[in-house]
Amino acid sequence: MKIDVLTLFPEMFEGVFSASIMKKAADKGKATFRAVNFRDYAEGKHKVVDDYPYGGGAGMVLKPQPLFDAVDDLKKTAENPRVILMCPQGERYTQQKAEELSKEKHLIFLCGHYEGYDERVRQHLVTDEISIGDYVLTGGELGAMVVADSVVRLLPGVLGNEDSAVQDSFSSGLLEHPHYTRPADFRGMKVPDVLLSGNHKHIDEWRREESLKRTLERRPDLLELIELTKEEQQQINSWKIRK
Ligand code: JFH
Repeated sequence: MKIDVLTLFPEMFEGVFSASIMKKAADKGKATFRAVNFRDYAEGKHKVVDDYPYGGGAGMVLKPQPLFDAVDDLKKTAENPRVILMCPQGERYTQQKAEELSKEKHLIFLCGHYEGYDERVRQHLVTDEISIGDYVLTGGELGAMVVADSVVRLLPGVLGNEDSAVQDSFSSGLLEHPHYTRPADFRGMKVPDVLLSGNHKHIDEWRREESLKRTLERRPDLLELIELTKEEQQQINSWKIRK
């Protein structure tokens, strides 16, 4: 997968692209990363990338020309990229979207900073508008890093998972059960007996129940989205009543 980012602050990406899993993905040839300053595509001596909004008002708007020219240039080296605009008004980012994007060959992220985008960028250049959450950042860069990171770890061979079937078990739609490692007693804090029992049927049942409990407690909205057995639904209802 080819990942290109258009930004006024390419140096923000140096650390993320050159450490940990992203670095590993690049070293293994599973992904290439490039952060390009779209100011380099701006016309005129002063390389201006923004201008006043038509109709007046506060703040500046990013001019369409540098972004269109930069994307045109990046498209020369690939076929049919997804052109992703990072913005507060975009569709809320989810694991499902990460899985969708991980099937692409080429992603181009557009990251503004300080200001908004000319509407013609949205309408004629961009294929996807993404928001990473309901809070306001100073620019799109951190969002692009979040999306790139979550997509790269899904690429076959990056985490050692050559086949994509491995992923299904990672996305049960529930929060994870608690994990423990040695020692069985740490400063008097004990590991639950069931995990030391060697009974894998009991362990699986305990983990499923802990996942359900934790999801009910912290993210009840997730329970609406998944299929539960009749027994699990009853169990959840009894927990709700007991509270
Ligand atoms: C970005 C920015 C303020 C206008 C009410 C809410 C927003 C933009 C480029 C993504 C997520 C972003 C994000 C992404 C790209 C840019 C700053 C400040 C407003 C009106 C718009 C510039 C922010 N998920 N959060 N933030 N900004 N207000």
